[in-house]
Amino acid sequence: MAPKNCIEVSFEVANKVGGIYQVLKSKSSTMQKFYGDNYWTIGIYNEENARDDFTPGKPPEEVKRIIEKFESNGIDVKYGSWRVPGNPNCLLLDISDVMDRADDLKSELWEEHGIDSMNVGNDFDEPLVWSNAVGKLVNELEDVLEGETVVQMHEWLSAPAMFEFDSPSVFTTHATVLGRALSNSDFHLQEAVKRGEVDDSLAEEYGVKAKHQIEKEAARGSDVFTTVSKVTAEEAQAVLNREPDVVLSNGFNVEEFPSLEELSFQHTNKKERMKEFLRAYFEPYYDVDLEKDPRVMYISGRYEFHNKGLDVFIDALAEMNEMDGDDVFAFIFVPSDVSGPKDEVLENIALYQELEDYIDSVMPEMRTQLLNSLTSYEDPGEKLNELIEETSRDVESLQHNFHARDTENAPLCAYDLNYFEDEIIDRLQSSGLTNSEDDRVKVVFYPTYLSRGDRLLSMDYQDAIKASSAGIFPSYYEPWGYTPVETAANGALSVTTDMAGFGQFLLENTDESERKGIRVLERKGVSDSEAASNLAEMLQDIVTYSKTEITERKHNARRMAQLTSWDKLGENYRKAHEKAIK
Ligand code: U2F
Repeated sequence: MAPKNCIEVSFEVANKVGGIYQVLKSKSSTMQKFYGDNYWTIGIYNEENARDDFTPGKPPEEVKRIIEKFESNGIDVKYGSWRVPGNPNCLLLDISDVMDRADDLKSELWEEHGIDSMNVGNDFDEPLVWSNAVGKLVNELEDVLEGETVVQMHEWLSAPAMFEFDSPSVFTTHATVLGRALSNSDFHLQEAVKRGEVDDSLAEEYGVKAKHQIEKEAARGSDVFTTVSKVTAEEAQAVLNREPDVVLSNGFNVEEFPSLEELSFQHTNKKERMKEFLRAYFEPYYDVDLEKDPRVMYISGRYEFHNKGLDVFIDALAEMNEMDGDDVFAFIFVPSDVSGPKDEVLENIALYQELEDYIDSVMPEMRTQLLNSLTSYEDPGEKLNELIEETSRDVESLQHNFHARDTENAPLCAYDLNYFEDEIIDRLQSSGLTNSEDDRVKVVFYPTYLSRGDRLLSMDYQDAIKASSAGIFPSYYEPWGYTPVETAANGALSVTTDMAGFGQFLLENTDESERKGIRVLERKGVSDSEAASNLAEMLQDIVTYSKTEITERKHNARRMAQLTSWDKLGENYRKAHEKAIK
Protein backbone atom coordinates (compact mmCIF):
# COMPACT_ATOMS: atom_id res chain seq x y z
CA MET A 1 0.00 0.00 0.00
CA ALA A 2 1.30 3.41 -0.95
CA PRO A 3 0.96 6.36 1.41
CA LYS A 4 -1.59 9.00 0.50
CA ASN A 5 0.60 12.05 1.09
CA CYS A 6 4.23 12.75 0.51
CA ILE A 7 6.18 15.63 2.02
CA GLU A 8 9.56 16.12 0.36
CA VAL A 9 12.10 18.13 2.32
CA SER A 10 15.28 19.61 0.92
CA PHE A 11 17.42 22.72 1.23
CA GLU A 12 17.38 22.81 -2.58
CA VAL A 13 13.59 23.08 -3.03
CA ALA A 14 13.12 26.29 -5.04
CA ASN A 15 16.73 27.09 -4.16
CA LYS A 16 19.18 26.37 -6.94
CA VAL A 17 22.39 25.13 -5.42
CA GLY A 18 23.53 21.98 -7.21
CA GLY A 19 22.54 18.51 -8.27
CA ILE A 20 19.73 17.89 -5.76
CA TYR A 21 17.77 20.79 -7.20
CA GLN A 22 17.90 18.93 -10.52
CA VAL A 23 16.75 15.65 -8.90
CA LEU A 24 13.70 17.32 -7.35
CA LYS A 25 12.87 19.48 -10.32
CA SER A 26 13.02 16.71 -12.90
CA LYS A 27 11.20 14.26 -10.62
CA SER A 28 8.39 16.64 -9.75
CA SER A 29 5.85 15.62 -12.40
CA THR A 30 6.42 11.93 -11.63
CA MET A 31 5.76 12.58 -7.93
CA GLN A 32 2.57 14.36 -8.84
CA LYS A 33 1.52 11.38 -10.91
CA PHE A 34 1.89 9.29 -7.74
CA TYR A 35 0.43 11.70 -5.19
CA GLY A 36 -1.51 14.32 -7.13
CA ASP A 37 -2.25 17.34 -4.97
CA ASN A 38 -1.07 15.48 -1.89
CA TYR A 39 2.54 16.05 -2.87
CA TRP A 40 4.22 18.80 -0.81
CA THR A 41 7.67 20.26 -1.06
CA ILE A 42 9.36 22.12 1.80
CA GLY A 43 12.46 24.28 1.46
CA ILE A 44 14.25 27.34 2.79
CA TYR A 45 13.24 30.84 1.74
CA ASN A 46 15.96 32.63 -0.17
CA GLU A 47 14.56 35.83 -1.58
CA GLU A 48 16.67 35.96 -4.73
CA ASN A 49 16.13 32.34 -5.75
CA ALA A 50 12.48 32.34 -4.76
CA ARG A 51 11.89 35.21 -7.19
CA ASP A 52 12.61 32.88 -10.12
CA ASP A 53 11.27 29.68 -8.63
CA PHE A 54 8.29 30.32 -6.42
CA THR A 55 4.71 31.46 -7.11
CA PRO A 56 3.02 32.68 -3.91
CA GLY A 57 -0.55 31.46 -3.37
CA LYS A 58 -3.48 31.65 -0.98
CA PRO A 59 -3.24 28.85 1.58
CA PRO A 60 -6.24 26.67 2.45
CA GLU A 61 -7.76 27.58 5.83
CA GLU A 62 -6.10 24.80 7.86
CA VAL A 63 -2.66 25.59 6.41
CA LYS A 64 -3.25 29.30 7.05
CA ARG A 65 -3.72 28.53 10.73
CA ILE A 66 -0.41 26.68 10.83
CA ILE A 67 1.32 29.59 9.10
CA GLU A 68 -0.09 32.02 11.68
CA LYS A 69 1.17 29.84 14.49
CA PHE A 70 4.67 29.88 12.99
CA GLU A 71 4.49 33.60 12.43
CA SER A 72 3.79 34.23 16.10
CA ASN A 73 6.91 32.20 16.75
CA GLY A 74 9.11 34.39 14.52
CA ILE A 75 9.12 32.20 11.38
CA ASP A 76 7.60 33.44 8.17
CA VAL A 77 6.25 30.47 6.17
CA LYS A 78 5.57 31.25 2.52
CA TYR A 79 2.84 29.20 0.88
CA GLY A 80 2.62 28.71 -2.88
CA SER A 81 3.87 26.47 -5.64
CA TRP A 82 7.31 25.67 -6.97
CA ARG A 83 7.65 26.73 -10.61
CA VAL A 84 8.77 23.37 -11.99
CA PRO A 85 6.82 20.90 -14.15
CA GLY A 86 3.61 20.09 -12.28
CA ASN A 87 3.87 23.19 -9.98
CA PRO A 88 3.78 21.20 -6.71
CA ASN A 89 2.61 22.68 -3.37
CA CYS A 90 5.51 24.42 -1.78
CA LEU A 91 6.24 25.82 1.68
CA LEU A 92 9.36 27.92 2.16
CA LEU A 93 10.55 28.85 5.64
CA ASP A 94 12.17 32.20 6.28
CA ILE A 95 14.25 31.66 9.40
CA SER A 96 16.31 34.83 9.21
CA ASP A 97 14.75 36.27 12.41
CA VAL A 98 15.34 33.21 14.56
CA MET A 99 18.97 32.39 13.84
CA ASP A 100 19.80 33.11 17.47
CA ARG A 101 18.18 29.75 18.28
CA ALA A 102 21.19 27.93 16.84
CA ASP A 103 23.08 27.71 20.13
CA ASP A 104 20.18 26.16 22.04
CA LEU A 105 19.63 23.68 19.23
CA LYS A 106 23.29 22.72 19.31
CA SER A 107 23.03 22.04 23.03
CA GLU A 108 19.99 19.85 22.32
CA LEU A 109 21.91 17.98 19.64
CA TRP A 110 24.59 17.22 22.20
CA GLU A 111 22.33 16.36 25.10
CA GLU A 112 19.79 14.27 23.24
CA HIS A 113 21.80 12.74 20.41
CA GLY A 114 25.45 13.01 21.45
CA ILE A 115 26.18 15.12 18.37
CA ASP A 116 29.10 17.45 18.97
CA SER A 117 28.76 20.70 17.02
CA MET A 118 31.23 22.76 19.07
CA ASN A 119 33.54 23.62 16.21
CA VAL A 120 31.20 23.96 13.26
CA GLY A 121 31.38 26.68 10.62
CA ASN A 122 28.65 29.07 9.44
CA ASP A 123 27.30 26.55 6.98
CA PHE A 124 25.97 24.45 9.86
CA ASP A 125 23.74 26.86 11.81
CA GLU A 126 21.35 27.80 9.03
CA PRO A 127 20.41 24.22 8.01
CA LEU A 128 20.09 23.30 11.69
CA VAL A 129 17.66 26.09 12.56
CA TRP A 130 15.72 25.54 9.33
CA SER A 131 15.53 21.79 9.68
CA ASN A 132 14.32 21.98 13.26
CA ALA A 133 11.49 24.30 12.17
CA VAL A 134 10.69 21.96 9.27
CA GLY A 135 10.28 19.07 11.70
CA LYS A 136 7.71 21.07 13.64
CA LEU A 137 5.95 22.10 10.45
CA VAL A 138 5.73 18.46 9.33
CA ASN A 139 4.05 17.60 12.62
CA GLU A 140 1.42 20.28 12.10
CA LEU A 141 0.84 19.34 8.48
CA GLU A 142 0.45 15.69 9.33
CA ASP A 143 -2.40 16.63 11.66
CA VAL A 144 -4.37 18.29 8.90
CA LEU A 145 -3.60 15.91 6.00
CA GLU A 146 -5.98 12.99 5.63
CA GLY A 147 -4.47 9.52 5.28
CA GLU A 148 -0.94 8.30 5.77
CA THR A 149 2.02 10.59 5.11
CA VAL A 150 5.58 9.71 4.21
CA VAL A 151 8.36 12.27 4.73
CA GLN A 152 11.14 12.13 2.15
CA MET A 153 14.30 13.96 3.26
CA HIS A 154 17.49 14.74 1.42
CA GLU A 155 20.99 15.12 2.84
CA TRP A 156 22.22 15.85 6.36
CA LEU A 157 20.88 19.39 6.06
CA SER A 158 17.28 18.20 6.40
CA ALA A 159 18.02 15.34 8.78
CA PRO A 160 17.54 17.18 12.13
CA ALA A 161 13.86 17.55 11.14
CA MET A 162 13.54 13.84 11.91
CA PHE A 163 14.18 14.51 15.58
CA GLU A 164 10.88 16.42 15.70
CA PHE A 165 8.29 14.13 14.07
CA ASP A 166 7.14 10.50 14.12
CA SER A 167 5.81 10.02 10.57
CA PRO A 168 7.29 7.26 8.40
CA SER A 169 10.51 8.63 6.96
CA VAL A 170 12.84 8.05 4.03
CA PHE A 171 16.29 9.56 4.30
CA THR A 172 18.27 9.91 1.07
CA THR A 173 21.89 10.85 1.07
CA HIS A 174 23.41 11.94 -2.25
CA ALA A 175 26.96 11.33 -1.03
CA THR A 176 28.41 10.88 2.41
CA VAL A 177 29.89 14.02 3.92
CA LEU A 178 32.91 12.14 5.20
CA GLY A 179 33.42 10.13 2.00
CA ARG A 180 33.39 13.29 -0.09
CA ALA A 181 35.91 15.02 2.17
CA LEU A 182 38.23 12.01 2.29
CA SER A 183 38.04 11.36 -1.40
CA ASN A 184 39.05 14.93 -2.24
CA SER A 185 42.28 14.42 -0.26
CA ASP A 186 45.05 11.85 -0.40
CA PHE A 187 43.02 9.32 1.57
CA HIS A 188 42.29 6.07 -0.31
CA LEU A 189 38.55 5.96 0.17
CA GLN A 190 37.96 3.09 -2.26
CA GLU A 191 40.28 0.80 -0.33
CA ALA A 192 38.66 1.68 2.99
CA VAL A 193 35.23 1.06 1.46
CA LYS A 194 36.40 -2.32 0.16
CA ARG A 195 37.54 -3.21 3.67
CA GLY A 196 34.02 -2.25 4.76
CA GLU A 197 34.85 0.30 7.42
CA VAL A 198 35.74 3.98 7.51
CA ASP A 199 36.76 5.13 10.96
CA ASP A 200 34.51 7.76 12.59
CA SER A 201 37.51 9.54 14.08
CA LEU A 202 38.46 10.69 10.59
CA ALA A 203 35.43 13.00 10.61
CA GLU A 204 37.04 15.19 13.24
CA GLU A 205 40.38 15.17 11.45
CA TYR A 206 38.72 16.30 8.22
CA GLY A 207 36.55 18.96 9.90
CA VAL A 208 33.13 17.35 9.26
CA LYS A 209 32.39 15.75 12.62
CA ALA A 210 28.95 17.26 13.35
CA LYS A 211 27.63 16.80 9.81
CA HIS A 212 28.87 13.23 9.76
CA GLN A 213 27.26 12.45 13.10
CA ILE A 214 23.92 13.88 11.98
CA GLU A 215 24.07 11.92 8.75
CA LYS A 216 24.89 8.72 10.60
CA GLU A 217 22.06 9.30 13.06
CA ALA A 218 19.63 9.93 10.18
CA ALA A 219 20.78 6.79 8.36
CA ARG A 220 20.30 4.79 11.54
CA GLY A 221 17.01 6.31 12.62
CA SER A 222 15.09 6.63 9.33
CA ASP A 223 12.56 3.95 8.46
CA VAL A 224 14.05 3.60 5.01
CA PHE A 225 17.58 4.66 4.19
CA THR A 226 18.47 5.25 0.55
CA THR A 227 21.15 6.67 -1.71
CA VAL A 228 21.48 7.45 -5.41
CA SER A 229 23.75 4.75 -6.86
CA LYS A 230 25.38 1.44 -6.13
CA VAL A 231 28.77 3.04 -5.67
CA THR A 232 27.41 5.39 -3.01
CA ALA A 233 25.47 2.54 -1.40
CA GLU A 234 28.75 0.69 -0.78
CA GLU A 235 30.33 3.85 0.54
CA ALA A 236 27.35 4.59 2.80
CA GLN A 237 27.54 1.15 4.31
CA ALA A 238 31.20 1.62 5.21
CA VAL A 239 30.89 5.24 6.34
CA LEU A 240 27.45 5.23 8.00
CA ASN A 241 27.25 1.55 8.97
CA ARG A 242 23.87 0.92 7.44
CA GLU A 243 23.25 -0.70 4.09
CA PRO A 244 20.81 1.41 2.07
CA ASP A 245 17.42 -0.30 1.74
CA VAL A 246 16.80 0.99 -1.77
CA VAL A 247 18.97 2.63 -4.43
CA LEU A 248 17.16 5.62 -5.91
CA SER A 249 19.03 6.20 -9.18
CA ASN A 250 18.67 9.76 -10.42
CA GLY A 251 16.32 10.10 -13.34
CA PHE A 252 16.00 12.83 -15.91
CA ASN A 253 13.30 13.86 -18.35
CA VAL A 254 14.95 14.32 -21.71
CA GLU A 255 11.53 14.81 -23.31
CA GLU A 256 11.25 18.17 -21.52
CA PHE A 257 14.15 19.42 -23.65
CA PRO A 258 13.83 20.73 -27.22
CA SER A 259 14.11 18.19 -30.08
CA LEU A 260 17.54 17.62 -31.65
CA GLU A 261 16.39 19.47 -34.79
CA GLU A 262 15.45 22.51 -32.71
CA LEU A 263 18.68 22.17 -30.72
CA SER A 264 20.76 22.14 -33.87
CA PHE A 265 19.23 25.49 -34.85
CA GLN A 266 19.85 26.85 -31.34
CA HIS A 267 23.42 25.49 -31.43
CA THR A 268 24.21 27.57 -34.51
CA ASN A 269 22.87 30.79 -32.96
CA LYS A 270 24.38 30.31 -29.55
CA LYS A 271 27.72 29.27 -30.97
CA GLU A 272 27.86 32.57 -32.87
CA ARG A 273 27.44 34.35 -29.53
CA MET A 274 30.14 32.22 -27.97
CA LYS A 275 32.48 32.89 -30.90
CA GLU A 276 31.99 36.62 -30.37
CA PHE A 277 32.99 36.22 -26.75
CA LEU A 278 36.09 34.21 -27.76
CA ARG A 279 36.99 36.82 -30.37
CA ALA A 280 36.72 39.60 -27.77
CA TYR A 281 38.61 37.52 -25.18
CA PHE A 282 41.57 36.39 -27.31
CA GLU A 283 41.93 38.62 -30.37
CA PRO A 284 43.27 41.65 -28.47
CA TYR A 285 46.41 39.52 -27.94
CA TYR A 286 46.73 37.37 -31.09
CA ASP A 287 44.77 35.73 -33.87
CA VAL A 288 42.62 32.72 -33.11
CA ASP A 289 40.93 30.72 -35.82
CA LEU A 290 37.21 31.12 -35.31
CA GLU A 291 36.31 30.93 -38.98
CA LYS A 292 36.38 27.15 -39.12
CA ASP A 293 33.81 25.72 -36.76
CA PRO A 294 35.90 25.82 -33.53
CA ARG A 295 35.65 22.96 -31.06
CA VAL A 296 34.51 24.19 -27.67
CA MET A 297 34.46 21.91 -24.64
CA TYR A 298 33.80 22.52 -20.97
CA ILE A 299 33.88 21.02 -17.54
CA SER A 300 31.51 22.22 -14.80
CA GLY A 301 30.55 21.45 -11.24
CA ARG A 302 31.54 22.20 -7.70
CA TYR A 303 35.10 23.22 -6.89
CA GLU A 304 36.35 19.82 -5.75
CA PHE A 305 39.65 19.60 -7.55
CA HIS A 306 40.29 15.89 -7.30
CA ASN A 307 36.70 14.64 -6.92
CA LYS A 308 35.37 16.34 -10.03
CA GLY A 309 38.45 15.32 -12.03
CA LEU A 310 39.65 18.88 -12.62
CA ASP A 311 43.21 17.62 -12.23
CA VAL A 312 42.76 14.93 -14.88
CA PHE A 313 40.93 17.31 -17.20
CA ILE A 314 43.72 19.90 -17.07
CA ASP A 315 46.42 17.25 -17.52
CA ALA A 316 44.57 15.84 -20.53
CA LEU A 317 44.29 19.32 -22.03
CA ALA A 318 48.02 19.76 -21.49
CA GLU A 319 48.69 16.56 -23.47
CA MET A 320 46.32 17.70 -26.18
CA ASN A 321 48.16 20.98 -26.33
CA GLU A 322 51.16 19.04 -27.65
CA MET A 323 49.15 17.14 -30.26
CA ASP A 324 48.63 18.41 -33.82
CA GLY A 325 45.32 19.85 -34.84
CA ASP A 326 43.06 22.88 -34.92
CA ASP A 327 42.67 25.23 -31.97
CA VAL A 328 40.51 23.92 -29.16
CA PHE A 329 38.75 26.10 -26.57
CA ALA A 330 38.11 24.77 -23.08
CA PHE A 331 35.92 26.44 -20.47
CA ILE A 332 36.16 25.61 -16.80
CA PHE A 333 32.78 26.55 -15.31
CA VAL A 334 33.58 26.04 -11.64
CA PRO A 335 32.25 28.64 -9.19
CA SER A 336 34.65 30.08 -6.63
CA ASP A 337 35.04 33.22 -4.52
CA VAL A 338 35.20 36.13 -6.98
CA SER A 339 35.12 39.90 -6.63
CA GLY A 340 33.91 40.46 -10.20
CA PRO A 341 34.86 40.21 -13.87
CA LYS A 342 38.47 41.18 -14.66
CA ASP A 343 38.71 44.82 -15.82
CA GLU A 344 40.94 43.70 -18.66
CA VAL A 345 38.29 41.30 -19.96
CA LEU A 346 35.49 43.84 -19.54
CA GLU A 347 37.56 46.38 -21.49
CA ASN A 348 38.23 43.88 -24.28
CA ILE A 349 34.53 43.21 -24.53
CA ALA A 350 33.67 46.91 -24.48
CA LEU A 351 36.18 47.61 -27.27
CA TYR A 352 34.83 44.73 -29.30
CA GLN A 353 31.31 46.05 -28.83
CA GLU A 354 32.47 49.50 -29.95
CA LEU A 355 33.75 47.94 -33.16
CA GLU A 356 30.51 46.09 -33.60
CA ASP A 357 28.37 49.18 -32.90
CA TYR A 358 30.44 51.27 -35.27
CA ILE A 359 30.01 48.76 -38.07
CA ASP A 360 26.28 48.55 -37.40
CA SER A 361 26.06 52.36 -37.52
CA VAL A 362 27.86 52.85 -40.86
CA MET A 363 26.29 49.91 -42.67
CA PRO A 364 22.98 51.62 -43.64
CA GLU A 365 24.73 54.70 -45.06
CA MET A 366 27.32 52.53 -46.81
CA ARG A 367 24.52 50.49 -48.36
CA THR A 368 22.69 53.59 -49.58
CA GLN A 369 25.84 55.12 -51.11
CA LEU A 370 26.83 51.84 -52.67
CA LEU A 371 23.41 51.38 -54.23
CA ASN A 372 23.42 55.04 -55.37
CA SER A 373 26.71 54.76 -57.10
CA LEU A 374 25.83 51.41 -58.69
CA THR A 375 22.48 52.54 -60.06
CA SER A 376 23.17 56.16 -60.99
CA TYR A 377 24.44 57.26 -64.45
CA GLU A 378 25.73 60.54 -63.06
CA ASP A 379 27.01 59.85 -59.57
CA PRO A 380 30.79 59.48 -59.93
CA GLY A 381 30.85 57.66 -56.60
CA GLU A 382 32.56 60.53 -54.78
CA LYS A 383 30.36 60.32 -51.73
CA LEU A 384 30.96 56.60 -51.54
CA ASN A 385 34.72 57.09 -51.73
CA GLU A 386 34.59 59.74 -49.05
CA LEU A 387 32.58 57.47 -46.83
CA ILE A 388 34.99 54.58 -47.38
CA GLU A 389 37.96 56.79 -46.51
CA GLU A 390 36.31 58.15 -43.40
CA THR A 391 35.23 54.68 -42.32
CA SER A 392 38.74 53.27 -42.84
CA ARG A 393 40.23 55.99 -40.63
CA ASP A 394 37.70 55.28 -37.88
CA VAL A 395 38.10 51.55 -38.20
CA GLU A 396 41.88 51.85 -38.05
CA SER A 397 41.71 53.75 -34.81
CA LEU A 398 39.17 51.36 -33.31
CA GLN A 399 41.24 48.40 -34.45
CA HIS A 400 44.33 49.99 -32.95
CA ASN A 401 42.57 50.34 -29.59
CA PHE A 402 41.31 46.76 -29.77
CA HIS A 403 44.82 45.43 -30.45
CA ALA A 404 46.59 47.70 -27.97
CA ARG A 405 47.21 45.05 -25.29
CA ASP A 406 50.87 44.95 -24.39
CA THR A 407 50.79 41.52 -22.71
CA GLU A 408 51.40 38.48 -24.85
CA ASN A 409 49.02 36.03 -23.25
CA ALA A 410 45.28 36.23 -22.90
CA PRO A 411 44.14 35.86 -19.27
CA LEU A 412 43.50 32.36 -17.95
CA CYS A 413 40.71 33.49 -15.70
CA ALA A 414 37.82 35.78 -16.66
CA TYR A 415 37.26 36.97 -13.06
CA ASP A 416 39.27 38.44 -10.21
CA LEU A 417 39.48 35.99 -7.34
CA ASN A 418 39.23 37.05 -3.72
CA TYR A 419 42.34 35.05 -2.81
CA PHE A 420 45.85 34.49 -4.14
CA GLU A 421 46.66 30.84 -4.67
CA ASP A 422 44.23 28.96 -6.87
CA GLU A 423 44.59 25.24 -7.59
CA ILE A 424 43.10 25.42 -11.08
CA ILE A 425 45.26 28.33 -12.19
CA ASP A 426 48.37 26.79 -10.62
CA ARG A 427 47.78 23.49 -12.39
CA LEU A 428 47.11 25.22 -15.74
CA GLN A 429 50.33 27.20 -15.48
CA SER A 430 52.48 24.35 -14.28
CA SER A 431 51.26 22.13 -17.10
CA GLY A 432 52.13 24.72 -19.71
CA LEU A 433 48.62 25.96 -20.47
CA THR A 434 49.20 29.70 -20.36
CA ASN A 435 47.02 31.01 -23.21
CA SER A 436 50.04 32.01 -25.27
CA GLU A 437 49.67 32.35 -29.02
CA ASP A 438 51.39 28.99 -29.59
CA ASP A 439 49.07 27.06 -27.34
CA ARG A 440 46.74 24.90 -29.34
CA VAL A 441 44.43 24.60 -26.35
CA LYS A 442 43.09 27.93 -25.12
CA VAL A 443 41.46 27.94 -21.68
CA VAL A 444 38.94 30.20 -19.98
CA PHE A 445 38.46 29.62 -16.26
CA TYR A 446 35.02 31.05 -15.52
CA PRO A 447 34.66 30.84 -11.74
CA THR A 448 31.04 31.85 -11.28
CA TYR A 449 27.58 30.51 -12.06
CA LEU A 450 26.66 31.56 -15.56
CA SER A 451 23.91 34.12 -16.06
CA ARG A 452 22.60 36.19 -18.94
CA GLY A 453 23.43 39.44 -17.20
CA ASP A 454 27.08 38.72 -16.33
CA ARG A 455 28.44 41.15 -19.00
CA LEU A 456 30.91 38.54 -20.27
CA LEU A 457 29.54 35.41 -21.93
CA SER A 458 26.03 36.71 -21.19
CA MET A 459 24.56 33.21 -21.40
CA ASP A 460 22.94 30.91 -18.88
CA TYR A 461 24.40 27.46 -18.25
CA GLN A 462 21.94 25.65 -20.53
CA ASP A 463 22.78 28.00 -23.41
CA ALA A 464 26.50 27.55 -22.86
CA ILE A 465 26.00 23.77 -23.15
CA LYS A 466 24.02 24.21 -26.35
CA ALA A 467 26.79 26.37 -27.83
CA SER A 468 29.49 23.77 -27.04
CA SER A 469 30.63 20.60 -28.74
CA ALA A 470 31.22 18.48 -25.64
CA GLY A 471 31.01 18.44 -21.82
CA ILE A 472 33.84 16.56 -20.14
CA PHE A 473 33.38 15.16 -16.61
CA PRO A 474 36.27 12.88 -15.62
CA SER A 475 35.04 12.59 -12.01
CA TYR A 476 36.86 10.51 -9.45
CA TYR A 477 34.14 10.83 -6.83
CA GLU A 478 30.63 11.24 -8.17
CA PRO A 479 27.61 9.63 -6.54
CA TRP A 480 25.62 10.11 -9.73
CA GLY A 481 26.64 13.09 -11.88
CA TYR A 482 23.92 15.03 -13.64
CA THR A 483 26.22 17.14 -15.75
CA PRO A 484 26.91 14.54 -18.49
CA VAL A 485 23.20 13.71 -18.72
CA GLU A 486 22.24 17.39 -19.05
CA THR A 487 24.94 17.83 -21.67
CA ALA A 488 23.52 14.98 -23.75
CA ALA A 489 19.97 16.28 -23.35
CA ASN A 490 21.10 19.67 -24.66
CA GLY A 491 22.55 18.15 -27.82
CA ALA A 492 26.25 17.97 -26.98
CA LEU A 493 28.57 14.97 -26.54
CA SER A 494 29.82 14.02 -23.12
CA VAL A 495 32.29 12.02 -21.07
CA THR A 496 31.64 10.46 -17.67
CA THR A 497 33.61 7.81 -15.74
CA ASP A 498 33.28 4.35 -14.26
CA MET A 499 33.53 5.96 -10.80
CA ALA A 500 30.36 8.00 -11.35
CA GLY A 501 26.97 6.50 -10.53
CA PHE A 502 25.67 7.46 -13.95
CA GLY A 503 28.76 5.98 -15.68
CA GLN A 504 28.25 2.70 -13.86
CA PHE A 505 24.58 2.73 -14.78
CA LEU A 506 25.57 3.00 -18.45
CA LEU A 507 28.14 0.22 -18.12
CA GLU A 508 25.51 -2.04 -16.60
CA ASN A 509 22.75 -1.21 -19.06
CA THR A 510 24.52 -0.79 -22.41
CA ASP A 511 27.26 -2.39 -24.54
CA GLU A 512 30.37 -0.51 -25.51
CA SER A 513 29.28 -0.38 -29.16
CA GLU A 514 26.11 1.44 -28.04
CA ARG A 515 27.97 4.21 -26.21
CA LYS A 516 28.96 6.59 -28.99
CA GLY A 517 27.69 9.91 -27.70
CA ILE A 518 28.54 9.48 -24.02
CA ARG A 519 31.94 7.93 -23.40
CA VAL A 520 32.84 6.30 -20.09
CA LEU A 521 36.44 6.95 -19.05
CA GLU A 522 38.09 4.28 -16.89
CA ARG A 523 39.26 5.63 -13.55
CA LYS A 524 38.82 2.60 -11.33
CA GLY A 525 42.23 1.06 -10.66
CA VAL A 526 43.82 3.41 -13.20
CA SER A 527 46.41 5.98 -12.12
CA ASP A 528 45.55 9.66 -12.53
CA SER A 529 48.25 10.15 -15.14
CA GLU A 530 47.11 7.14 -17.17
CA ALA A 531 43.52 8.39 -16.96
CA ALA A 532 44.67 11.82 -18.20
CA SER A 533 46.46 10.26 -21.20
CA ASN A 534 43.42 8.13 -22.05
CA LEU A 535 41.22 11.20 -21.76
CA ALA A 536 43.55 13.20 -24.03
CA GLU A 537 43.14 10.48 -26.70
CA MET A 538 39.38 10.56 -26.22
CA LEU A 539 39.28 14.34 -26.56
CA GLN A 540 41.48 14.28 -29.65
CA ASP A 541 39.03 11.80 -31.09
CA ILE A 542 36.04 13.96 -30.21
CA VAL A 543 37.43 17.16 -31.74
CA THR A 544 38.17 15.40 -35.01
CA TYR A 545 34.74 13.83 -35.58
CA SER A 546 33.21 14.81 -38.91
CA LYS A 547 29.92 16.73 -39.02
CA THR A 548 27.92 13.59 -39.87
CA GLU A 549 29.62 11.64 -37.14
CA ILE A 550 28.82 14.37 -34.62
CA THR A 551 25.13 14.35 -35.57
CA GLU A 552 24.95 10.58 -35.30
CA ARG A 553 26.68 10.65 -31.91
CA LYS A 554 24.44 13.41 -30.60
CA HIS A 555 21.40 11.26 -31.33
CA ASN A 556 23.06 8.42 -29.53
CA ALA A 557 23.88 10.63 -26.52
CA ARG A 558 20.21 11.58 -26.23
CA ARG A 559 19.21 7.92 -26.32
CA MET A 560 21.68 7.15 -23.53
CA ALA A 561 20.28 10.00 -21.42
CA GLN A 562 16.76 8.71 -22.07
CA LEU A 563 17.63 5.44 -20.38
CA THR A 564 17.41 7.30 -17.07
CA SER A 565 13.86 8.56 -17.65
CA TRP A 566 11.88 9.15 -14.44
CA ASP A 567 9.02 7.21 -16.00
CA LYS A 568 11.05 4.12 -15.15
CA LEU A 569 13.24 5.22 -12.25
CA GLY A 570 10.50 7.07 -10.36
CA GLU A 571 9.08 3.67 -9.37
CA ASN A 572 12.00 3.24 -6.97
CA TYR A 573 10.84 6.25 -4.96
CA ARG A 574 7.38 4.75 -4.74
CA LYS A 575 8.87 1.45 -3.51
CA ALA A 576 10.89 3.28 -0.85
CA HIS A 577 7.80 5.14 0.33
CA GLU A 578 5.73 1.94 0.53
CA LYS A 579 8.48 0.30 2.51
CA ALA A 580 8.56 3.21 4.95
CA ILE A 581 4.83 2.84 5.60
CA LYS A 582 5.25 -0.89 6.20
C1 U2F B 1 25.53 15.61 -5.71
O1 U2F B 1 25.72 16.91 -6.05
P1 U2F B 1 26.46 17.96 -7.06
O2 U2F B 1 25.91 19.30 -6.70
O3 U2F B 1 27.92 17.79 -7.04
O4 U2F B 1 25.82 17.61 -8.45
P2 U2F B 1 26.05 17.47 -10.01
O5 U2F B 1 25.36 16.22 -10.40
O6 U2F B 1 27.48 17.69 -10.42
O7 U2F B 1 25.17 18.70 -10.54
C2 U2F B 1 25.58 20.04 -10.60
C3 U2F B 1 24.37 20.86 -11.03
O8 U2F B 1 24.72 22.25 -11.10
C4 U2F B 1 24.13 22.84 -12.24
C5 U2F B 1 24.06 21.72 -13.25
C6 U2F B 1 23.84 20.47 -12.39
O9 U2F B 1 22.46 20.18 -12.30
O10 U2F B 1 23.04 21.96 -14.16
N1 U2F B 1 24.93 24.00 -12.72
C7 U2F B 1 24.28 25.18 -12.91
O11 U2F B 1 23.08 25.29 -12.69
N2 U2F B 1 25.00 26.28 -13.37
C8 U2F B 1 26.33 26.21 -13.64
O12 U2F B 1 26.92 27.22 -14.06
C9 U2F B 1 26.99 24.97 -13.44
C10 U2F B 1 26.25 23.88 -12.98
C11 U2F B 1 26.43 14.52 -6.23
F1 U2F B 1 27.75 14.83 -6.06
C12 U2F B 1 26.15 14.22 -7.69
O13 U2F B 1 26.94 13.15 -8.11
C13 U2F B 1 24.67 13.88 -7.86
O14 U2F B 1 24.38 13.79 -9.23
C14 U2F B 1 23.81 14.96 -7.24
C15 U2F B 1 22.35 14.59 -7.25
O15 U2F B 1 22.16 13.33 -6.62
O16 U2F B 1 24.15 15.22 -5.89
